[in-house]
Amino acid sequence: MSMFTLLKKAALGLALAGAVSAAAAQTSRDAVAANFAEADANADGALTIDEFTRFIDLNAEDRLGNASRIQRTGRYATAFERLDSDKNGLVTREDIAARADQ
Ligand SMILES: [Ca+2]
Ligand SMILES: [Ca+2]
Repeated sequence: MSMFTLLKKAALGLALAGAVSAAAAQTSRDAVAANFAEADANADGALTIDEFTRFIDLNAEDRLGNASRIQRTGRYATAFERLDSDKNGLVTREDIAARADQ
């Protein structure tokens, strides 16, 4: 195998790695959105603390973000309050999006 072929393979590998991590980020966002929809029992687009607990458990199953740590430490209420940026007692997609942009 020539050096040129090796370099080409290395460059392709790097390009693929970049594409894969971008795809993984998209997949994570899709998974979070799917878990939100599943946890939102009354489908009003907002999570109560009970729905939020389910949301975290689903995210932990999918190893998303720090959900596993929240689940392990049982700090659902703390995470809920942090995410509920407008403090209306509900975590909405907007609350989560605002947090994700920080
Ligand atoms: Ca709801
Ligand atoms: Ca809120």
